[in-house]
Amino acid sequence: MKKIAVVFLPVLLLLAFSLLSTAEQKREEEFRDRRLSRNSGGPAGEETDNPYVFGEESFESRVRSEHGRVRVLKKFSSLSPHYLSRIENYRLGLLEADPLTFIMPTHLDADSVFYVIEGEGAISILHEGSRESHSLERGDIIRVWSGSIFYLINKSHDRKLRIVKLLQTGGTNPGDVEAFYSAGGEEADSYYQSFSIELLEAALNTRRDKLQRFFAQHKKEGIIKASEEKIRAIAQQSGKSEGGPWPFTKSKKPFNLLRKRPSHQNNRGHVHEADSNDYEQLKDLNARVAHANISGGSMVAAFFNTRAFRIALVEQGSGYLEIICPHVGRGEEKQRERGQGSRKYTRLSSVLSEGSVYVIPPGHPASIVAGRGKNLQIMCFEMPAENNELVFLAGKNNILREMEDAAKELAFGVAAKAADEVLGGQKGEVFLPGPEEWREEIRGHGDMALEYSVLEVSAGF
Ligand SMILES: *[C@@H]1O[C@H](CO)[C@@H](O)[C@H](O)[C@H]1NC(C)=O
Ligand SMILES: CC(=O)N[C@H]1CO[C@H](CO)[C@@H](O)[C@@H]1O
Repeated sequence: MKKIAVVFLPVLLLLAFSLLSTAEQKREEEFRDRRLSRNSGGPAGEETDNPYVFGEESFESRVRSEHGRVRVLKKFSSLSPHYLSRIENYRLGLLEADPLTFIMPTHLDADSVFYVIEGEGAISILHEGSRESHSLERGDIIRVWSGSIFYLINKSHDRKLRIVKLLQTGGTNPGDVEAFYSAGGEEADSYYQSFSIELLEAALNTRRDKLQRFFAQHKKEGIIKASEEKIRAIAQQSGKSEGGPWPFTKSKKPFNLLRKRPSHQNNRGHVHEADSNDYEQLKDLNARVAHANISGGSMVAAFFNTRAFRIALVEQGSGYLEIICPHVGRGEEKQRERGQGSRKYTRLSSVLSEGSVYVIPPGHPASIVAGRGKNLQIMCFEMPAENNELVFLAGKNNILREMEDAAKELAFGVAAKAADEVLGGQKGEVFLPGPEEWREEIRGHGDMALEYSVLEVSAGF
């Protein structure tokens, strides 16, 4: 045996190296394809349309003014009827306003939580008979109730105010959300003006001509430019009414996510997470808010959420996402044929760029890779938050490492030690070198390169 090994070793090595180079070439091509095309199936999946990733075209415009805009992601039940109907009650909204602007008072027929992506502003909320005003800055989370009238300002001279909202609809139809303008909104009258004039005269105890003059002054825009004095006057009030005039109302001031200690952090990224333990106002929404900052060229170890849907928005940077899905690609005919063929998962792979939205359903393994260069910054909402757990499938905290040796041997068909070498091969945790950087690191290590080639051979590449 030994002799044969000695004779064949050079041949084997040669073979291993040639296989390595073709495998690597293939990988490089795949990687490039993945980065270039928006969706790519690859060998594991044939589906090219990713029902979990949404771009600019998936938003509908609600306010489009000279000084800003409000957009809402279309209903999940219409964007992805076969896969995301269960979260049709949730909508994702985005508000962007220019420096020194006033965002008209409105109320929504939906409960919401706002997260400030960028800028400096203030929000006033008319709630339970009084007004609360709070300054807002990057990382702030604030709850706005269904029916609370709110308005916002941007205090900054030079930066946009960008806010993302998770809306939990409770209005007339599942997923519908409407804004009700108190003083005239987007190309529309206010709701006051929609009442009959006779009723309004009596209700406001004001004569018709005076009412008409009053309403004629209203701007028909959702977001308007405001003078510095006016902005200053409103800004000065913010933070003053904390705690509220009522002895029993709790302070609803915002919670800053980014000032909380990161729940995971290393030189490749960090993540901040907040739930109702940090900010009680998230309790009834049963939601969690998180922000991940992944350094360029790094990745998030494969993971899944046990119960929660994760709705995420790419704030900055680019990269790609892989979601492993058992549903997509199983068309109706395939559904009928099921049971005959082997079980197959589809790998849904999509390029992410600033403004991309994606959803990861519970149980679905996924991973995110940051493009080289800029950090990939992602904010996400997760719901239901209660009893949800984030499970990692790679890295030091790979859950599968917890299996007994005997179970590993039975499950993977190799010796426990060999299973441990693979399952526990990655010593990093949560944020890891991405595929490109990993390969470069490997190349820089002579012995590691050999190990890699042997693995390739035994994996039958
Ligand atoms: C993300 O990390 C980059 C680089 O460390 C930093 O400049 C940026 O401010 C971070 N973003 C947030 C929101 O913390
Ligand atoms: C932080 C802050 O308040 N920034 C600006 C907000 O807007 C006012 C009015 O224009 C400025 O004076 C502040 O510098």
